[in-house]
Amino acid sequence: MIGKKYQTLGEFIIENQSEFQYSSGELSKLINALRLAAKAVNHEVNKAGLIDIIGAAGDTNIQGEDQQKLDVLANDTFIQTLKNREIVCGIASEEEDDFISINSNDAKHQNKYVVLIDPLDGSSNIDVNVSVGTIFSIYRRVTPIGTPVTLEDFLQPGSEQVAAGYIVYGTSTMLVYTTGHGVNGFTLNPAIGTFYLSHPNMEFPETGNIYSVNEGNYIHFPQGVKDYIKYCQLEEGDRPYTSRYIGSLVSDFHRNMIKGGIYMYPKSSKAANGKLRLLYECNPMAFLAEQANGKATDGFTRIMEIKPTELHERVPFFCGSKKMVEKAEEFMAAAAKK
Ligand code: P6P
Repeated sequence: MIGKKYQTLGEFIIENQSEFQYSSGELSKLINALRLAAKAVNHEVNKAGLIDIIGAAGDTNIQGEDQQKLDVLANDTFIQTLKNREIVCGIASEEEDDFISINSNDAKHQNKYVVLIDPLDGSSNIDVNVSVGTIFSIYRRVTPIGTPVTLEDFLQPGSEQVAAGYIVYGTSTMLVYTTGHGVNGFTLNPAIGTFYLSHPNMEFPETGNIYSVNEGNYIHFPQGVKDYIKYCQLEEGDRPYTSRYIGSLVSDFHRNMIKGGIYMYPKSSKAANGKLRLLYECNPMAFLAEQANGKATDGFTRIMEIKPTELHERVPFFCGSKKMVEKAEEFMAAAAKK
């Protein structure tokens, strides 16, 4: 993807339209719709402390987690924005028990893309004013165009993604995405509501000195993970590494991509497959990681090769600078042999 410094997201999409797979303009419209929804959610996230929107909405989602009002608002905003534009044939969301089929009898709206989203990841951080994010993943449907989507359209391996990205609502709001031609980051100027290309061709440093994991779960981790964490803490060579864990995947990923680092959410005796969701957290972040010369596995297998079996399935997740992920895999493999 080519991009001129400070080009707007809209100009970037037009300039690179020809590089989008099956460039019929639909994917551009889809990215533009996500951009609009991101601005609307950003507005709400930024004022969350000011109005009584904080606090559980009283409902719980399929994850059994209290739904923060902003979770509900972000979910509704992204879904409605995509529905209104009639540019997708199906949507799956962390906040929805089942996928949403968007049927159109109108011949000109025989759409071919499905979108999977985590509308507000890290939402438990909202009440304490810590960064949160939206994660999205886009596929071409595999069932015939013009028919209602089926679960099969959503249970595709991550390697089939057409595009993926995140919005991080942090000290500044950024939209970072890939269509398979590298990773580009756009920063929002809230005064005029325009995203500018601020981070062209983002790449993970091959190695780094930051490790991100919830060490409160240490005693529950597999031996290989414990061994790797101790390796990170050992006074030797370029170590000890720095431990940085925000509790918001998008923020930890974003920092590690810029500075170099590894993010881990392993399985444990408390969570047999870890906590993160394959379809709308791990796969999109894995696509971004690989496009940024990083790596993403479940400790043994490339994330994007895993064949999903359920909409909300969880997988262990190791993602970041290639050499750091490979070192963690070495410890996992060695422990597995014992
Ligand atoms: P824990 C947020 O709920 C999330 O899905 C990720 O964004 C974050 O990295 C992780 O879970 C935090 O989980 O168990 O460490 O609080």
